[in-house]
Amino acid sequence: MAPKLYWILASPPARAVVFCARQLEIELDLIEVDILKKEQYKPEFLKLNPLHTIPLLDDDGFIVTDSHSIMSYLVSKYRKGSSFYPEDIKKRAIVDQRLYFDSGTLFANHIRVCTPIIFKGAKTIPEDLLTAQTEAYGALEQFLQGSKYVAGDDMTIADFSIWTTITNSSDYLPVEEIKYPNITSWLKRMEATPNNDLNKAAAEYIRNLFQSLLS
Ligand SMILES: N[C@@H](CCC(=O)N[C@@H](CS)C(=O)NCC(=O)O)C(=O)O
Repeated sequence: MAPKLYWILASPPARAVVFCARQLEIELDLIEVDILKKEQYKPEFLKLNPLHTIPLLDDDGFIVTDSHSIMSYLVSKYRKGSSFYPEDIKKRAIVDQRLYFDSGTLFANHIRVCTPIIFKGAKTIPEDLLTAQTEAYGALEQFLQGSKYVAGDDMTIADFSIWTTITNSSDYLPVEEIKYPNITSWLKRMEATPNNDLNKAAAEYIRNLFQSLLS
């Protein structure tokens, strides 16, 4: 039985897990949770994840939440030895650092921008959040100096996390090529992958949602 993934296309962390599974040909049974309709607060979902977030993986009753943990679990269980989550401890430490960078900084800034707009009717983005996200872009630009991907010259699960977060956040903070040449080149590499169609569809949905909510 394929593991079940509770997800929605618009969510960067949920999309990252789906991209990881598609790239590594791991079959998932996708179940949509419409967070705009607050379906994540249904008692049966809260029982699985008291933090009421997607993505959530149910692998034959074994529950994993948080996209970064889900991807490392999926690769370790179904594609052990894959360079997408390397076993070499130094390479893995760099991948983990980039995953934590997404979780604790890049996506954390992004969700602080989105939550008030999507759920609380805010019409503006506080300047300090834009400054924080600009600083995070600067760090990413530096991580990519001399590297094809965010954790070195191989694509890893960290690329899925950071790609999907940047895709959503570039709506209010575009990646300008002149300021971020390394991020721009890396984005082109990610856009050449088979996941780009789905990522583009998500980007368009998010753009329209943001435009309608901010107008
Ligand atoms: N660190 C988590 C973040 C997950 C997260 O914040 N997901 C958002 C969607 S992008 C969500 O489910 N929000 C609904 C809620 O907080 O009620 C991960 O990587 O999975």
